[in-house]
Amino acid sequence: MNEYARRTRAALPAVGVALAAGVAGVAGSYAVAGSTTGYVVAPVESALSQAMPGAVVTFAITTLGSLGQQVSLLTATLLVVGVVAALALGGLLVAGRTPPLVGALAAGVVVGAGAVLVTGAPLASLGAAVPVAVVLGAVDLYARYGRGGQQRPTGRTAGTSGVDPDRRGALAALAAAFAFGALGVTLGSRFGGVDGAGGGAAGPSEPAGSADTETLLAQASERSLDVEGLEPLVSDSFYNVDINAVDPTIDADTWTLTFTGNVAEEVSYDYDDLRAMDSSPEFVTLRCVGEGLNGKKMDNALWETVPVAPLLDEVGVGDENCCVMARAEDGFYEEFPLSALRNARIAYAMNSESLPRSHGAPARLLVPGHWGEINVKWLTELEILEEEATGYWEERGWHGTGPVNTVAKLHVTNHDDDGSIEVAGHAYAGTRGISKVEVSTDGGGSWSEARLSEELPGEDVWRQWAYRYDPPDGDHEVVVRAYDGEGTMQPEKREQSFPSGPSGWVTKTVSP
Ligand SMILES: Nc1nc2c(c(=O)[nH]1)N[C@H]1C(S)=C(S)[C@@H](COP(=O)(O)O)O[C@H]1N2
Ligand SMILES: [Mo]
Repeated sequence: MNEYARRTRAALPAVGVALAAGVAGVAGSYAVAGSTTGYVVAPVESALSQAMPGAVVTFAITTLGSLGQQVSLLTATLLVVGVVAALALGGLLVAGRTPPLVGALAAGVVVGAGAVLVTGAPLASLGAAVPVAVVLGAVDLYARYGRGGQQRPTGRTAGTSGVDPDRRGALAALAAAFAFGALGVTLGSRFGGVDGAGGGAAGPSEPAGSADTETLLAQASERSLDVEGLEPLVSDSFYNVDINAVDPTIDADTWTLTFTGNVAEEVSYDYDDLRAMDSSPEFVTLRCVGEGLNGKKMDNALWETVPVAPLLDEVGVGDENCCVMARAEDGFYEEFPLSALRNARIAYAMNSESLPRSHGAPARLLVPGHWGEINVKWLTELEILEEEATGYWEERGWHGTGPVNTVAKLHVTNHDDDGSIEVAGHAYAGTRGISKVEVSTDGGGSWSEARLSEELPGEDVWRQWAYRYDPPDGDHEVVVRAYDGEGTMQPEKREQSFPSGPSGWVTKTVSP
């Protein structure tokens, strides 16, 4: 074995210990902070995805879907483990030249300070620092006094590490770190969240439902078509699209929404102000511009809403303004025309519960008829502008601030015992509404009208469609197309989602 190989081998246990400390530190942070921005990985993931070139993000969204976010979270996790491990290795080197535990403590302090810098969450940062100090401290003591109680000489020249853990010690540290990691994940997902409200809703827990709300929800379930496997008119599970893997946690008691920019006077409203305003339950459907043509990022809910228009009057917004930049706690920002804001709502409850954290607690914007992206969650600021500006997704090449495209989706194909087939889905055209859905079972040669769910009240609500037919022999092409409330047919021409949203007719090959 040459000298280089010998040195590398001698250093291996130290690297193992450092990695163990890295895993333990990250796990400890998660154990304390849970899935909040206090978790050291969260801000790193956020910075990563914000620094990512638009083309990469678009590729991830349109081909990987939400998997892209898992990849980005994994990358950030490995990165942070690596950085903590490097700091721990530094601690091991220092330990060889200092009295017992000094190197371990130093590494813990540096990791803790770094975590505070990155997260701004002191308590959760202790969660990262303490395990690192403990792992290194244990190894330090073992290396000095273990193996028959003999103190080992310090300042050795062999290897690259100061304190020279043997292979057994390193393996034990790794095993302990992974055990600790598993414990951290369990703790973090159950109880984590010391620096915020944790995984739960950030809003007050009392349900926001009124008699009105219950009536409307009952109406939605009555009007939902009785087709097996078809999502009801109020979605069972509402999709999520977020720029960060970890959502912000906002305390409703300290939340404010501020009107800034070209206003007569800057005005802030807090959560109590919002709750004291006249509100009403409203059905509003959202659809993401980045979804596939027959994708599942389109859902409907009943929101408790406050209109924005009276606030614009109160604040004093003159006609010289064109636009608004809506900003959010997670660093997201979108710009769109003032005319759309005049018809927007602020929502603080969803399906008779306070707004869930993942949907923007304590308050989000709803802009009827527009692509999901300008329905800004965790809303904190509305900046009134005299000149156009560029939003987060538009900086990355998307054109998603306008009205939605018309679509009829085909999500259900049921074969019945009598040999007939029922196809079904949802149709949506924003504020234009849906007047008709047509189905072809011969690849577009002939068309029949589908039955539609009875309309729900509201200016921006989807409908369901269903169509039963006796299939021909063999595979056949089912095609579906919607007409909006103005009688305009959904365009046939296929467009991918980037940059202006998917378009075209949904087709599916069905076997009898
Ligand atoms: N603050 C903030 N608001 C946001 C987003 C975001 O990442 N951050 N995503 C937008 C996008 S692209 C869509 S499609 C909708 C999705 O809303 P949902 O997650 O409640 O379904 O929120 C929009 N509002
Ligand atoms: Mo979106």
